[in-house]
Amino acid sequence: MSDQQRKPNDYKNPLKPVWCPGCGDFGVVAALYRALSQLQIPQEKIAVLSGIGCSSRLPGYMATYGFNGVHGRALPVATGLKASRPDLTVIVAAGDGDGVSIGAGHFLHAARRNADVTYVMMDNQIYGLTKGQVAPTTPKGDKTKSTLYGNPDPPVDPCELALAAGATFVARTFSADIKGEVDILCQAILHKGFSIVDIISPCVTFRGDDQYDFWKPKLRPLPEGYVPSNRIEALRFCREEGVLTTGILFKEERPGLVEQQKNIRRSAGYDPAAPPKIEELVRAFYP
Ligand SMILES: Cc1ncc(C[n+]2csc(CCOP(=O)(O)OP(=O)(O)O)c2C)c(N)n1
Ligand code: SF4
Ligand SMILES: [Mg+2]
Repeated sequence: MSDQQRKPNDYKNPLKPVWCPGCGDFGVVAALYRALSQLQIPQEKIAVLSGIGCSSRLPGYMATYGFNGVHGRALPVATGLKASRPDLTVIVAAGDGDGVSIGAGHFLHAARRNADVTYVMMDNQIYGLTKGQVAPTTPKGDKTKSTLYGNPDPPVDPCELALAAGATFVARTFSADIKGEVDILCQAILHKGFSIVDIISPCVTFRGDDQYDFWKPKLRPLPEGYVPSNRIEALRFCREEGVLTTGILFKEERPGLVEQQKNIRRSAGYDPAAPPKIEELVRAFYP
């Protein structure tokens, strides 16, 4: 396929999504098709990986390589894939439960190690697939299927967590704002290192069918002229009461995992043109 021919629909799998009508995840996958088409990345050079959740169905709707793993564990697989195939664009589709609850450890360490993957978090502040239990992102006081008297715990902000862990690209957007999403996804994919895009993606079934009206007044773009180069300043925008700031909160250049590994190989005298034979390596350990 020649370069100019990749249209958004060329990234689309014929499988029909099983998401509920009105689910925010439709907006996320549509924005991803457009972003990949805008970047003209060949389908065979892309891998989309996920764990478990409504959001984690996303790789099934892509005409790219895909992998649907276990709950919260997509990042280690993605990191390994990127390390062995640095030529691939590696994207992880995750839920807020998947990434901030059971997979939180992987999230922190992928951010800290600056693994060269794009982490697309479809954040509906609930466990959607398992029918509406409280998530670590659910606001304090909210009634869910598992917090009938109101959630007693304060929520975690995925952007704040990523910033604290050392992520080098941190952004937030809204699933219904396709234009904003495409722009941020393109920049996140092009970023060398770990990029997270926290996409507020309404669950209309378990968070209420007024989700879009609920979110719109709360989402506030970063101020005009904001320069996303100060981690502390970015953290301040995560701490605003009653507001969710959208846009690229933070961005910095730091050697990614793939580059670091190259440096280590170089220091160890590894020559990719003449890799050591496996027998020699075994003999080095078991003479
Ligand atoms: C090890 C393990 N624990 C629990 C589950 C049950 N489970 C499946 S999806 C899910 C949460 C999904 O929430 P989230 O990641 O936010 O995705 P969403 O469905 O909201 O998109 C849970 C608890 C599981 N599949 N595997
Ligand atoms: S349950 Fe919620 S998150 Fe899952 S498909 Fe339906 S609307 Fe989307
Ligand atoms: Mg969720």
